[in-house]
Amino acid sequence: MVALRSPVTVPPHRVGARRVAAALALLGAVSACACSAQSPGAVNYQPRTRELTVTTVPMLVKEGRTVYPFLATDFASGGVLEGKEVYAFSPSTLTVVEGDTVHFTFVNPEDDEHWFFLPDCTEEEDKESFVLPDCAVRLPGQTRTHATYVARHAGIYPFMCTVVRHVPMMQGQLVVLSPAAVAGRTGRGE
Ligand SMILES: [Cu+2]
Repeated sequence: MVALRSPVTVPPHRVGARRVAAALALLGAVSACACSAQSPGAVNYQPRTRELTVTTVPMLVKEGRTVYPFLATDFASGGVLEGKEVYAFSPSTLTVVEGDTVHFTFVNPEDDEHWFFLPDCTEEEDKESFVLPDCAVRLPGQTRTHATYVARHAGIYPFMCTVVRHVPMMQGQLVVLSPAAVAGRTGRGE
């Protein structure tokens, strides 16, 4: 596991191509095996493709001031939300199994832009197997954005939006279970 980056120090425009390569320290390799170093239970798990839809949801944002009058104070100078707005990824915890291919559909229904950023994507390896254009995905307003990952290593991987106004509230975690942990029971009654 590589060290986490501070989201505040990683503005979206600097999330460049070098990290494309990087990403697959944790996610990557479409190729076969990820299986070689796994526990005995792994042999019973057949990696699969999972379709996940994640929506960016406004929670306590400036547009909400007419509904929640207290927000005027919160957003004002010295208020608890000065310089911030609260958005959420829904769902914010995503669970897959090592070896799975994950097809993300990100739905951003509002007009503000967001990013889906995995800070652990920092290793310069597996360039050839990287299946995303970058480990930070831009989510323009009122669009659907698709991205594909292959979950390469079990672990818990935080993700976040890098828009400074949305840090640190807009975040979540991608949980990649080891095949042994699920013992073949992964949502289809198996
Ligand atoms: Cu955001």
